[in-house]
Amino acid sequence: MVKTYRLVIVALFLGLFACQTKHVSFTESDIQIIPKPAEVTLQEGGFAFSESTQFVVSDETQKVISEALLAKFQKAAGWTPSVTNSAPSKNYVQFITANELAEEAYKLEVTSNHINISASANAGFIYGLETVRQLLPVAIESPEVVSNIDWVIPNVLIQDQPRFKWRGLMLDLSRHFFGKEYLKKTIDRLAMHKMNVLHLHLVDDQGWRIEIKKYPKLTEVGAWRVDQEHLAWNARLATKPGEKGTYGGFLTQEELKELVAYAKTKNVEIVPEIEMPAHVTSAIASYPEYSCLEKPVGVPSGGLWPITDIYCAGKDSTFEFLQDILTEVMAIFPSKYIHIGGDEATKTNWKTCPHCQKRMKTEGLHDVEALQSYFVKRMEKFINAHGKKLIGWDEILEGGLAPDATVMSWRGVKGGVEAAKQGHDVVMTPGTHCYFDHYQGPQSYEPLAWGGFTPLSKVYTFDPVVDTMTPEEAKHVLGGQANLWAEFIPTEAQSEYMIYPRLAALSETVWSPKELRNWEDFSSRISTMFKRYKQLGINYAKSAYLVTSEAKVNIEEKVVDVVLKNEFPSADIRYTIDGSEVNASSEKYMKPIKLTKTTRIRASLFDEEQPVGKAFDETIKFHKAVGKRVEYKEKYSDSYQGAGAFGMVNALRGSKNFHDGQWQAWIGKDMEVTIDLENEETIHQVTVGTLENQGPGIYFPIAVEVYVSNDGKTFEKTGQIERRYAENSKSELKEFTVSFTERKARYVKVKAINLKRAPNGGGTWLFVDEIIVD
Ligand code: TNX
Repeated sequence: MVKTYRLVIVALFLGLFACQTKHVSFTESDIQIIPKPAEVTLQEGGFAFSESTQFVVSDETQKVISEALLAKFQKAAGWTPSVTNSAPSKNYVQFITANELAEEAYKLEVTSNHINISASANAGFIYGLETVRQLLPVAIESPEVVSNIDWVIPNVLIQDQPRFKWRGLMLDLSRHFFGKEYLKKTIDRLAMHKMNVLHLHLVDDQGWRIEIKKYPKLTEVGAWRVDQEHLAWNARLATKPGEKGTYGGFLTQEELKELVAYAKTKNVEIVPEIEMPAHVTSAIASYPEYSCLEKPVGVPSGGLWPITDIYCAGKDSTFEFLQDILTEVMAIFPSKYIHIGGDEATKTNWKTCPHCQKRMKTEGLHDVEALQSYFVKRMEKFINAHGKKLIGWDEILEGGLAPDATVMSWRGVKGGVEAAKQGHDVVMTPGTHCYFDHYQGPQSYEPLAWGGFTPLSKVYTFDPVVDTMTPEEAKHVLGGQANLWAEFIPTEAQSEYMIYPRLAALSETVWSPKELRNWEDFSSRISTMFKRYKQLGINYAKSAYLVTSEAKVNIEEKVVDVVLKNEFPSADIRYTIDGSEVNASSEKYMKPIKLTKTTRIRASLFDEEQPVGKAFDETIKFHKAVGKRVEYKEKYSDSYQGAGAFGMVNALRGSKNFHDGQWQAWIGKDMEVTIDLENEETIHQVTVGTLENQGPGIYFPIAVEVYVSNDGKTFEKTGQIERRYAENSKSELKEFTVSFTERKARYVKVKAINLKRAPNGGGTWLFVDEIIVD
């Protein structure tokens, strides 16, 4: 899978003089650029960077653009090429203005003598240099000097330009706060992937993150919440109004201006999002007068649903407040677009609020959707009057789209298709492919995430243009964007983990020509990108290297067939079934593994004879109840039926993905089942497999009790274990084992006691995947 830089250095000894020349030969597979350039022609030979290489610039901006690469040479090579204004005869990198090239396009000509980067504007120069960077050995990313590296790149002619003009990443700074330095790093990394929009979600219920001089309480109050980080997001307790918050933060206007200026040097536009009319509890906690009920509220520390405390659409003062805010926002961000959110407003208060009702009457609005549409249209007028364009989530379609609005389609592509039909521009960010808060590997091997499953290979299949669109409609698709909602992203390390490498896959879907899309080819290039990430100190996810399994059980014959898989094509998986560690000489996986007894399967993906990624380690446990009849006192919920009648005794275990089809669940009720072992068996313990994930209300049982019987009528209790409720912010699997002195029995009755009421007042789920009788 990995193609290493093959660099053949041949010393030629000629005639009387021992004259040393570098002869370099590269192959196509040495060009490992992401996103893949539109056209690449490889030529013989290469260009060698050295201390005497000169960067030829014709203005100050080109100099600034060059600085990042020059700094890399300083760090990794220990020397810096110099910068001049006129081209010497050889060994230089020159920027050439070529007006005929498209806005972000560049042409890169590398010869043994020099490098020319042509572009019509700075964006192209930036991308040309990013391509040069990715042609260089990975060592260029090293934070310290690496010796014995030939800083040579292949002679190539590259003509490249983006497929879409909007290539974005959204960061949610509200649910967890991320500061200026992290955002700067992210801007660098966006540029590395030739991405050009950083959408900042600056406002949400759980925190207001931008300084507004006219309304200081927005950050004095709204930027801080009571620290409940030790609890799962959706299990956090409601905050009382006025309760002092200690978790949070915000960006000052100075910091934001600095970021905007920095982003410009990387061709990244920062698009600010100021949510309205919903997702604004932080603002209402600061200024309750702009809501309908005007009642004091606290800044929520975690999940909040439905969102009913929204801005009042009846009072003119609300609009004045928002216009004042946007006036300050527009003075900070030169971006053409202002994002006004618009999603997920529960408009129940609007239905009874006298101000809203009056507004509906005077404006002739028939329902609250029309009132939201009025709200957005009124804001659009203001935004347009300041020479900017409004963009919002696809809910802004409801009740009628504002005349010039651009739609960001997140609930699938439907909203985007509809907007394009109506002649509006759209940015595609469907949850299915673009939500980086989703899992990227099997849940049991991944840190807690929002839900969903969006592995690298799935992101790679994203296409902002939908098949059913006419060419005219397709023209309205500005591009695509990844969204990282931050409910489950408490740290920068976790943010990086969710973004990379999925951003690399996304970058190719929005930059490269569609005809060049090739997963096999990408999966070879991504391993070089992994090496760059590593050098750059990025905490990227290695989930794509995970081995996953699928098991099928034949209940009658009691045989389990296990299939091992990986996302990459023709993956080299090796495994053992004797408990030993996997190594290069372990058996290569070729076909499903048949199991008839308890077996521990260990497996790993191999790359160049080395194991990569986390090892797969799972035990399929055969026990005395496998395939035996189970009687339920109270049937499991229709929503979680697991594998049906034999689900609890099929030898297959559930994962942390509670939708994986192995879990049976009860809400607010205990589990009580009786298993008929068909014959009297000698048994000594019973184990119940359970799951806890307090966010969505899943709690471990507070007790497990075991009873046995020989006639199925009179049962004798053999033991029980208890476990009190404890705070838990993670998702966790646990086995409850009740042991007893060996005895003979035909019937086993198992009770698991549900917690029934959660500390935040909600009902609780009890989840069970298997009852193991030994
Ligand atoms: C929906 S996507 C939201 C966000 C949440 C996200 C979680 C959108 C416009 N609204 O507020 O963070 O789901 O995935």
